[in-house]
Parts: sequence; structure tokens; C-alpha cells
Amino acid sequence: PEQQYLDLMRHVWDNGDKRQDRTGIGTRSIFGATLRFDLSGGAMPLLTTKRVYWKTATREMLWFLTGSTNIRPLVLQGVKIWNEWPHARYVNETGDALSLEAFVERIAADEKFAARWGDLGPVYGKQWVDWPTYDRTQDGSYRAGNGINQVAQVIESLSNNPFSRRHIIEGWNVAELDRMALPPCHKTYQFHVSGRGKEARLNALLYQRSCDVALGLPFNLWSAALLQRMIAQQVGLQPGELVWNGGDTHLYSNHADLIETQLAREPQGCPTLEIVRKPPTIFDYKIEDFAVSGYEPHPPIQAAVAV
Ligand code: THF
Repeated sequence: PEQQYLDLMRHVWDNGDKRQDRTGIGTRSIFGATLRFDLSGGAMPLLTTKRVYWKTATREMLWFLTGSTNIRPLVLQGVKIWNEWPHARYVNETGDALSLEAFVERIAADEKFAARWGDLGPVYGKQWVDWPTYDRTQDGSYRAGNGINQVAQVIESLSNNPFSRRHIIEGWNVAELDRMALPPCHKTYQFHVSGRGKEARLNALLYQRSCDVALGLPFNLWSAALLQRMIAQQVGLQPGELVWNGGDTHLYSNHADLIETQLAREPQGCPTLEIVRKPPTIFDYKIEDFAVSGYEPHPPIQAAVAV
């Protein structure tokens, strides 16, 4: 299964279109790609050709499910993957040349500062569990309605109407894109039930509009499979297939060392995930609930994230 990822990386690097991108770094890019993973028996799309920090990605997923969009809870757990964006905004808007490290320390130490500068806007967590609604009033104006918890609704619909074709979690809230630090990359998740009775399986499809194959995709694959596994457990289905669809699928030109190193390595088996307890709801998972076995990856490969 991992070979699909390596083949995609090779293909994008050798044949991708060289283009300038928003970050100014430059990418090689293809448009449209598909990967498929069978999660039966607990198998996970966890890459072994470099160490992937699956606990970091898991903490991020649990943070999405809390509805939070502030980096502070991540920072307090030592998760650094969202720090660059609020830092860049802070430096831009205040002109204060505070280093990334000092900024992050202040986010951890100072709750008020974090509330002011640590927020990413209405990104994933907000849209997933509290998508805003508007009620039209008598005089034709609008007032805020109750938010929609899409994750809870998908659990409901999978339980009550498993064969529906509408089990969707959507991050792309058109009206709020301009307030997001970054519009969602992994923007649409669709779930699907195949088979019946004890054999019934939960499949998932992720559509990702923009994909950083070297740094983001290893996280995105793990996280999608993790969400699929948690939902499957909650609704009593076996894990089925994960289908990943990429739109602009690219490699940053400054990731050459990572790419050549990783492509020279051999995959090391198929890691599995056990969820050691069944929490009462999808919102009650803790990091301790997840145990990975058979993970003996090659060493990590350091690379800078494009902001
Ligand atoms: N922007 C870009 N350019 N690439 C991305 O992958 C990306 N994301 C999120 C939002 N914007 C993005 C942020 N997610 C890492 C991993 C995921 C990220 C951001 C950064 C990263 O640096 N990973 C390193 C270190 C991990 C660690 O320190 O724990 C790694 O080696 O994997 C993708 O959705």
C-alpha cells in the first residue's frame, strides 16, 4: 500500500508542472490523483519510509473534534504544526519582529495574548462541529441561528440510514473563507456503507483540493483513516476502504532532499491501529485510546513547511 504514495511522489517530482504558488517557494504539481487503502484488520496508511508523528496528527484530529480553532491547546501539548500561520499574522499586523519560538512561548504563557493572536479563524474545527446558520427575521434581516454539528449528524445518519449517499462533512464554508488563516485543504469527507450485517464496512473518501505531498499528505492520510476508524467504532461497522482524491497535488521545490532520501528507502511492513476503549461519543476520545503496533519506520526527515 505504501508504494502508491512513493509512486505518486516520484510521479509528481519527475513529471509535475513547475509553477509558482501562493507561498513563493515554487512547486511541481499535477492535477488529480487517487490513492486507495484497505483498512481491514486494523491496517493504517501510516508511512514507514520516514517516521510520521502519528500522535501529533491524532492530537490535531482530537482538537478539530473539540471545535477549537486556537493553536493554544495544541501548543500546550507540544504540537507545533499550526504555529507558523498565527506567527506570520502577528508579525505582519504588529510589526513586532518576535521570533517564532518567543511567540509560541507567549501563546503558552499568556491566555489573553493567545485569545488575541492564536486563533486561525473559522477553520476545520468550527465548520465541522458548529457550522453557522442564519435565520431570516420578519423585517428581512438575518440573525444567527444554532450551529450545525456535522460530525454528530453523520454519526446519526450512518446509524439511522446507513445506505444514504449524503454522509458528508464539509469544511469549505464559502461565506467564511476570507476569515480563515488558510482555507481548508482536506475539505470534504464522504462516508459510505458497503455489505450487510456483521460484514458491513465503513468506507471513506477524502477530497483534498491542495496537497503538500511531502509534509502534509502523510498526516492527512493518517488523520482521515483515524476519523474513519473512530466513526466506524461509534456506529458498529468494520473499517473498509479509504479513498484519497487530490486536486492540486504538489511537491515544494525546497523538499528535494527529503524526496530523494525517502524514495531511496524500502517500506517496512504494515502498521496497525487498535482503539483500546469505546468512548461514549465521537467527542470523548483521548490520546491514550490509540495504540499502534508493527511500526518500525525509517528515521524522520526534517523539512520546512511553506507558509
Ligand atoms: N501548508 C503546507 N505548505 N503544507 C502542509 O502540509 C500544510 N498542512 C496544514 C496546513 N497548511 C499546510 C498544516 N499541517 C507539518 C505537518 C502538518 C502540517 C504542518 C506542518 C510538519 O512540519 N511536519 C513535520 C514535523 C512534525 C512535527 O514536528 O511534529 C514532519 O516531519 O512531518 C497540511 O494539512
